[in-house]
Amino acid sequence: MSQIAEQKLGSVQDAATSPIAQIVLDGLSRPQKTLPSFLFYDARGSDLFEEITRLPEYYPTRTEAAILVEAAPQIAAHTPPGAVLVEYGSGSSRKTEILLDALPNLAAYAPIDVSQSALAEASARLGRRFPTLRVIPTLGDFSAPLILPAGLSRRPRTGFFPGSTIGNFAPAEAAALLTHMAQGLGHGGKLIIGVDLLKDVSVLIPAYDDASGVTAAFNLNILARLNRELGADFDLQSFRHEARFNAAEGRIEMHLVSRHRQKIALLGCLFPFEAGESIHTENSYKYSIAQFKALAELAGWSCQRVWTDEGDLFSVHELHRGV
Ligand code: AVJ
Repeated sequence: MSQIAEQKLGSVQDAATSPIAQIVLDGLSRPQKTLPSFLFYDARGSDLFEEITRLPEYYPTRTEAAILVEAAPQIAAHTPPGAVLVEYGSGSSRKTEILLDALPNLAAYAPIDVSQSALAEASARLGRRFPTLRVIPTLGDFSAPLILPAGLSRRPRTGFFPGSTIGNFAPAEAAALLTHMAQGLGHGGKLIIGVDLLKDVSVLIPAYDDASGVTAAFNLNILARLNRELGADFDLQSFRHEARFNAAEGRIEMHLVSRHRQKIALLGCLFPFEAGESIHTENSYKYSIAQFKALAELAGWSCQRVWTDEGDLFSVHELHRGV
């Protein structure tokens, strides 16, 4: 058998046992078809997301970075020497460098991410840039329990959760995640978290539907991933990207809208689509500062400080456990 044929057979057999198979089947079986947004971040998706962060319309990344530059000295003043900086969903760890520049006395930096490639690249880059920094990468979901090497387990912990990734979770799930982080960061734990702010749709929609189509490619890449990993037969041309503002829920939604009536075969099942029917692929919740404070307090955090930009586009909060 040729190598390509063998690989193909192998991948079809792998498809049914793939860890994402059940999640995808469940999501596509609902009345409103859904796919969880963590599926975006395969190697290609992580690259596309990096491209998004450089788009003129996508304000969060550069706005948050500018806020962090301003806030870093104050954050450093509240971080005890010998602390461990734990980053949840670290991706390329670009913004981390801003904090690491201001925090020379860390015992270690512990990035957690689902993308092996992003984690490896970021660890290598930070290792070069901060040669004395101990980097302890963890491959996985940031909702997994935090396990540090024995020598570090008693160090004070500061969590870093930038990018408004918290916005991907519905408020109840976000509160549960913040509670989980409070537990993982332990007594005296702190959390530096970036939260995107509610604003006019004229700014929000282009940020999620850019003129050059990068966000569309990012959204559609999820279908390419299902084709490759689960042997699905999505025709990427027959779906279009859509960004919607759901005012009642205070969130941007991304959808993949079927351009016509069709059936998609996946893992031995057929999923029918009406023309105009969508797969809901992402929620990005936007908060007012007061709303986010209330949520954090519900999860056992107290808000010590908050920084914003001049345009009130984005916020960075410093949360302390308890108090
Ligand atoms: C990284 C999840 C915060 O919601 O703004 C960017 C992802 N989706 N463009 C966001 C995203 C579409 C991003 N988060």
